[in-house]
Amino acid sequence: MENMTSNKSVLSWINEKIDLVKPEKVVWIDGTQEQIEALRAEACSTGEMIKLNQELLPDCYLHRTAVNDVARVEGRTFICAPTKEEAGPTNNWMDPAEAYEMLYAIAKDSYKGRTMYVIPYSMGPVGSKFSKIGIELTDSIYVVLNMVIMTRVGTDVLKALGDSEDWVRGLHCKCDIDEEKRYICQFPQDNTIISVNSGYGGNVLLGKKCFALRIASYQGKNEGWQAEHMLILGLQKPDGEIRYICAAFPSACGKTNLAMLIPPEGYYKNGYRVWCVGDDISWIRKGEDGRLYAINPENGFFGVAPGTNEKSNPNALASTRKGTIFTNVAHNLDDNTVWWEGLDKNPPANAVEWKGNPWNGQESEEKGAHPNSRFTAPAVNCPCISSEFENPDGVPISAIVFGGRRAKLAPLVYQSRDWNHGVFVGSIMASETTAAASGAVGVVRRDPMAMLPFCGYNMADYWQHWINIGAGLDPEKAPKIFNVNWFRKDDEGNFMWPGFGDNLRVLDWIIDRCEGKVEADETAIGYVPKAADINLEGIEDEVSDAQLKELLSVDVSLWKDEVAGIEEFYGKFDRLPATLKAELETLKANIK
Ligand code: GTP
Ligand code: SPV
Ligand code: MN
Repeated sequence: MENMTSNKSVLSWINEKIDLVKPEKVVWIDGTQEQIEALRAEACSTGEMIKLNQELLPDCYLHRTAVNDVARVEGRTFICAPTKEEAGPTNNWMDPAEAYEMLYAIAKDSYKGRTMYVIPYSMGPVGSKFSKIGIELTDSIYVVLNMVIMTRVGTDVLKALGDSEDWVRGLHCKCDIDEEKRYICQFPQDNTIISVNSGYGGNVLLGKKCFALRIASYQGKNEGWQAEHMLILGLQKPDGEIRYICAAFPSACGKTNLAMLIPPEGYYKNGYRVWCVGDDISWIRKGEDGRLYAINPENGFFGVAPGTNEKSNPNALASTRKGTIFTNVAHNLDDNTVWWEGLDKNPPANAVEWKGNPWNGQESEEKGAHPNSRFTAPAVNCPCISSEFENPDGVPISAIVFGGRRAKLAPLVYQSRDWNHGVFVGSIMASETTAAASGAVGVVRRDPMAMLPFCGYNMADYWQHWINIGAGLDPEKAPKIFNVNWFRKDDEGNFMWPGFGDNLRVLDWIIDRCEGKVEADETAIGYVPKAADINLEGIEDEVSDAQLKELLSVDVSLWKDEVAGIEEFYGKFDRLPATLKAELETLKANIK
């Protein structure tokens, strides 16, 4: 096959990698329908993918990963900066020279008898000033077909790149999917990613977490912008105007759900709408008018399947009805469709579960779908996709929202006093772990800005970068910063807030605060809503006045314990910004 570019830096890098992995042939991905169809057919012929019912789910496919390869592996993810200090205390670090040597030994000859696919892709609309280009080499058709959905792939990407050397190098080798030799390595100084021995999403779709967060966060620090683990939504109010909100929640903590929210009935009737710009990643930079603007660098959704249903997230479900790849869900053999826990109350009786074993959905203790099973769906499928999705200039941000899963402590919502206090609020985020990464689930851990697994450099420098960004903004134009918690539980372990569509009630308060339309109570941790300002119309049966009060309460004795935890966490950082140290002192004084 002919090369799709004459860019010397691209060709020489690819040739080096061909010498290393020794593919039988090389195929450049141009993203044409014809090529995609041929790859789908080939993947089905080898069993790598299963073609689903084309009447009910046109152009949809099912894939099962290896049983030992179902989530991101944070323990095997490395930031290979020149020094350990540059990676910081929250990242695994490996010396770049040692890492290359080890990875090349694993990758050597690993494409023998296989095809190398060359995927040129753009993160962000091709040609936008926000956008960045990457090239991923992979020996997996599954990766190619996912990247075609998740990013902009094809010849126009290489045209936009021209002769530039500014592109991110990505090498993925499936090898033997050996857990012991699985490594996800980022080399921020070299714009390079190497991923070996995995076939799972976040480990191998290199445009996503590896590039758009780990490498891009480092690029952003050097170039004066930000790469964040944030959804972007547009909230349309009855006046027809749309305000944009970016929100950072850790993995499997509700970004996709919030980004596609359908307002409660009363709000909907009054003209409230939510438009989805992005569900996972934001690239943010200052616009000419002095406000912050965000784009979603992705082109699709790699969403959590379990729990997605007609009630919880009809827009996500609708997005998966065509052109979607399902990974590790149950296969309904009766009608050749898919099923997962929480889709409906009728598990298929004649099915295959995510590991590939027969499953009747009734008697088994086993789940049909893995808790981190996913759908890869084109963004254009989403009924509430924003008209600004392709806008190369992004959307202006009114509010930044942090949040996590906290059964106790964190109130439903509170607002920071100013930008720097908001950075502090983001830096002390903590959340219960989920199935999105391998390891224990439900353990509270610090996850600053939901970036703990994704920050490509020293987290203390990342916080300083946040402070610097704020210092460059007119406070009047800077987004206001909030924290939310949809996951507070009562003593019986029940969620105290209905969540999902009803989260709009909180977003509405947030926008009112941004526009100075509503008062708030100042507490030790920031501004908390007056109970009367959270509209409970339609959910009075679910949330009593007493319960709302409890949801909005700030328990000073619990915050004292929290401060001890924050101090311990901050103690890891030699380069902790003085601003954050001062914010912590303020919090301590406030809860005395
Ligand atoms: P990643 O794709 O891993 O980054 O996850 P995400 O942040 O997009 O999370 P997602 O929206 O997929 O939600 C993950 C899980 O949280 C699903 O099981 C949802 O059902 C559940 N969830 C989302 N929003 C809410 C909410 O408001 N309340 C409750 N109780 N659960 C929610
Ligand atoms: C996450 O874990 O935050 C995800 C899924 O969005 S993955 O692409 O696997 O990282
Ligand atoms: Mn995510």
